[in-house]
Amino acid sequence: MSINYTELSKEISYALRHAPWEYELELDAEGFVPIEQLLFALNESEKYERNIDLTDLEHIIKISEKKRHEIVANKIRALYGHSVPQMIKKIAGTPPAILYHGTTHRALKSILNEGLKPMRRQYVHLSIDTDMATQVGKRRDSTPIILQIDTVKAEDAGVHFYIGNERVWLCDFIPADTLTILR
Ligand code: HQG
Repeated sequence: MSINYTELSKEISYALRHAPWEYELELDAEGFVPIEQLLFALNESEKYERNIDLTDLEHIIKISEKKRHEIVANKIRALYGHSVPQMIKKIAGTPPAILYHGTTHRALKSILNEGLKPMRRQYVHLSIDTDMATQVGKRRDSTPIILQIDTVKAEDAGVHFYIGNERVWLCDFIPADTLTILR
């Protein structure tokens, strides 16, 4: 039997985004933990067929269509999605003039009233293209609403943008008057 990499990836996301303390891990300012500590915690439960090693972590990053995790030297982190109380420091940047956000029909009215809020996470998550936004929105709605964000107007209104990965941008908030419904 081989390792269930989807299950492993989800567990790593859970540990690094939401509940590091359940794994006796402490995230540094940028969300990194020592790989050795993560491996120790994952293997302690003995829930996988065999011990997880560095090659497995590298494999998950390689096969995933979303770049969720990153290994730098002897540390690993989640690149976005955090809900831990300690604010994870992200690098600020200037995004493309237009970004997208896929969401549900249910959330639309409230979003158009109050703007995009981080809800349970630390940042609002935005996509660089409509394909990605559709994929994000489909998690919760089979025909997601795709919102288009004027990032220049948002920056003028004081919004700061941060780099998640090559396809995901983060920010604290998106004012309603910088949003339009694409479809
Ligand atoms: C909505 C996944 C009502 C927002 C994805 C979204 C992404 C509002 C939900 C990443 C609102 C929050 C993040 C408002 C925002 N009123 N609803 N004012 N403002 N919302 O999961 O962006 O596969 O926290 O539209 O692919 O869906 O896990 O955010 O529907 O990249 O790697 O509140 O997580 O990546 O949901 O997803 P989320 P998200 P992974």
